[in-house]
Amino acid sequence: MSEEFFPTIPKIAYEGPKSRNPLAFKHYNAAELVGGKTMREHLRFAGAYWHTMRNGLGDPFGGATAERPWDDGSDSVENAKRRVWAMFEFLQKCGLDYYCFHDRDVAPELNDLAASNDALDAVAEELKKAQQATGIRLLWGTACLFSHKRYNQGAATSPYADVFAYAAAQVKKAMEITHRLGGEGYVFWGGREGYATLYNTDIKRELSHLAALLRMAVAHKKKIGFTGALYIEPKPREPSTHQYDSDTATCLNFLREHGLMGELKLNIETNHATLAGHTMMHELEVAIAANALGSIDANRGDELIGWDTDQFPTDLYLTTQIMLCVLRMGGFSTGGLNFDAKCRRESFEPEDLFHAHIGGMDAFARGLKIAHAILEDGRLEAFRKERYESFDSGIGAKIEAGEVGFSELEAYALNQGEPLTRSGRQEMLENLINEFI
Ligand code: XLS
Ligand code: NI
Ligand code: NI
Repeated sequence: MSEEFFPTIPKIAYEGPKSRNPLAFKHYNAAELVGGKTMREHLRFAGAYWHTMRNGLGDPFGGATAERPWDDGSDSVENAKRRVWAMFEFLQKCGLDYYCFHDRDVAPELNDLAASNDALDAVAEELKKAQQATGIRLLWGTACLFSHKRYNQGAATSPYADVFAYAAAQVKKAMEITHRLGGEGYVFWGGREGYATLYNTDIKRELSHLAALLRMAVAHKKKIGFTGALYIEPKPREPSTHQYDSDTATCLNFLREHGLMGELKLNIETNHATLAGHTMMHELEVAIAANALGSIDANRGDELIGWDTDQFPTDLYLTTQIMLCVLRMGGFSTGGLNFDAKCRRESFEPEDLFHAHIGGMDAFARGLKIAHAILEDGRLEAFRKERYESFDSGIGAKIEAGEVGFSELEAYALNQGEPLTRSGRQEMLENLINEFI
């Protein structure tokens, strides 16, 4: 890296909670051990290419504001290659060990598929050099199947077979590039896999097409020897009125119905959870219960604005809840915490990218330490376990083992009288969590 893209920003260092330096970590200390693993091993932070390098920060009422001096705004491969080094300088200075991209974030979409593929190959070589120079790795890749006009009515769920074919070709290439770069995962986010109106939509047919594309992806993964994980990313709407991958439970049902359970896991995003009317913890717990939590898109929404605002996570309750789930699961394997988040439109200077990520990383470092302390303390886990103890022996154990049916339970209930219950102690447990925050 000869040219410097963020000349006024040093490598962000850990300075501890007393530091007043805004360009320092107060809590994220990569090498610090938390329960036998370093923070960087637990958290596996990734930067998102699309937000960091490609998002001009426009909103529905106004255009781009972001100042990105290294970017000449052209669709040239040269510009794309220069951007690679800007991204990697950013990742390195911020201490982000991973990155994620869409094919069209890193390389331009040109006049035809062959030309776009060539451009992607050329930029992938540059990415490979940057990975080798920095040790930064690819958490996951994906294909952008929602921006181009051809995908106006979906990609795999488009009513046009030629569009399906184009999408399949694009996914094939993006998977191969992800594999070439040693990616640990590959994401399917169905940006326009849904509908705008049911008057023109055959849901059954569209869902079977979506499943067909995913089956082809599973087959191609095996064919090329890609050992990373495949993930579906749920989101209920936006840009479609209704997206088929609405939430975790819907995705799990879809995978089961089409025989894909076990082949794909989920990449769960906070702002998508809240758009679906769930908490992030709900989405994570539902996925974990099905052994299907793969990775996390770390961000948050805004309580007052109704859309996917993709803000950086700073809420300690949120990061604590997420890390409680991740630790209970036993940690990430192929997944990590990808900051699928962007600065506010008002925060248009390059320096803001650093403040944003530092805040997100510090918030997760605290969430990790707090969640670890809660688990070590053991009272929360003990309460939860004890709450179900009537299923550990006696009639409960027989129910769980499938040894009794209605007749036995009727006889038992007739003999037992009115069942006793105990308080759920929600307030006490909320107070317990606050002891640690
Ligand atoms: C958009 C999604 C997208 C995916 C990757 O809302 O979060 O950024 O993570 O296609
Ligand atoms: Ni996302
Ligand atoms: Ni999103």
